[in-house]
Amino acid sequence: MRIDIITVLPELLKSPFEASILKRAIDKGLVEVHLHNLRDYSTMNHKQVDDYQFGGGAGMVLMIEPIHRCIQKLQAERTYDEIIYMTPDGKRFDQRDANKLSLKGNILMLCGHYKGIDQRVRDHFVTMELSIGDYVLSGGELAAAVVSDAIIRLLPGVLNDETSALTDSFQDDLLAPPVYTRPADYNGWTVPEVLLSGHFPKIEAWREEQAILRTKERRPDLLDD
Ligand code: 6GU
Repeated sequence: MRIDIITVLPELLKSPFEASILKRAIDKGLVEVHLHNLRDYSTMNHKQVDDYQFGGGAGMVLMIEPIHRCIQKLQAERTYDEIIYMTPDGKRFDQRDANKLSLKGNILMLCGHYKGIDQRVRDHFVTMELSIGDYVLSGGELAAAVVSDAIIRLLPGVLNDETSALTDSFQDDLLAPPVYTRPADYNGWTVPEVLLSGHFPKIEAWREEQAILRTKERRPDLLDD
């Protein structure tokens, strides 16, 4: 898989891909992540990429021209399965979206800034619009990092048995059950006996029960369907 990200703040997006699981996935050649600085595609003085909005009103808008030039350059090199605009008014990203996107070959993400981007970019280039939740971020960069992480960890070979995605919260519409590690008794705070029993069917039944209890208590909306 290959992920291209167009942004006015590439520095903000670097570090998530330079540590831990995402770095390992890139080093292993399981995914390529390429950041593109929108300013490099400006043809204007001072590499300007934004302008005042027609009709007046506060806030700058990213212009169509540099975005179009960047998209055209990238599309000349490969075809994209999705061109995703990261925006708080997009579809709320969930695990199902992550699962679907992890099956794609090439994804292009576009990070909004200021008041957003010229609507014509959305009308003519964008194939999907995603938000990561009902709050407003300064730009789409952190959201693009979140979506990339959720996708990349699902790629075959990225996780091992210890970090398997199969037992994640949401993968079966349930939250994950509680987990414990040594010591079995810390200051008199003990670990549930069943986990020390070595009886795997019982342990699995306990985990399932705990997952359902936790979901009922914290996220009853997940049990609705
Ligand atoms: Cl994708 N962008 C911005 N700017 N804010 C957000 C978001 C995206 N998702 C939630 N809030």
